[in-house]
Amino acid sequence: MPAATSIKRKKGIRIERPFIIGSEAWPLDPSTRKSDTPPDHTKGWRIYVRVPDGQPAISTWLKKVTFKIFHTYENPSRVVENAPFEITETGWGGFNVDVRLFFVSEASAKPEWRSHYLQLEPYGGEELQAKQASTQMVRSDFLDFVEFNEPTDAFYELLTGDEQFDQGRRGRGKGKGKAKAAKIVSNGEGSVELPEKETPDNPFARSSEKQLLEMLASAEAKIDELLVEEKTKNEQTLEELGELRRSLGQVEGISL
Ligand code: SLL
Repeated sequence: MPAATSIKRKKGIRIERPFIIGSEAWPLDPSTRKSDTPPDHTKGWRIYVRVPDGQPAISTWLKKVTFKIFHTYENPSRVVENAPFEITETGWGGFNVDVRLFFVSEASAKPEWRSHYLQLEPYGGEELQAKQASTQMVRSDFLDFVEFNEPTDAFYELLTGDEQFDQGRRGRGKGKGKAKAAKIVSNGEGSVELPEKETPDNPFARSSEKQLLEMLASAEAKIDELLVEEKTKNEQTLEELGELRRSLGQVEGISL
């Protein structure tokens, strides 16, 4: 029998990925209304999970999304297996949508839940409502993060490799071209995953990281210096105050 293979993980590394959960709603145009749209439906809407523009392909880490919509809809648990991770529907009222994120198998990570309120009616301040009226679009979206703690070796390769910038490789994604890599948080001195030298495409390199670390170290040294100066001044002031108190005591014959 083959030995059980344990999944190797990158110790002390956490990789964060930003994403957006949002919805858009618009009034249904009577002239383009489909014949099978229920008569009480007044709005078209869409709910989506995507990455902010310029980020690597979402499919690098996200495999599948289920949107659990209001129970009266037909087939209320909608499964989307490829980017763009979104569904489009019609309706008359807003409700909470349960959004379940399933990660790629390399992640060996449990799915995560999020909740998003499907906002159909205009909301917000005067300026926002004016924009919603002029564009005939009510958008409500939020930035969120997933954190992959101690990713598996295979997943780490995906999250730091070049393939994530190739939008076609693992399904379609929004955004284009190369982008800054995901935020990598390491508990070590530097980031082993950065290339040696920066290039026009990638300003993040070990050489620039070293410069930054040096800048931080010298800033810390300066702060220490200022603190010592401040402490000395403080001690002097206290000493002067003590002297004043003593001389006042001598004059008035009391001790303070
Ligand atoms: C609630 N806000 O949470 C209400 C429910 C349901 C909206 C709103 C049509 C659904 C369908 C639709 O827009 N429902 O045709 O099945 O109680």
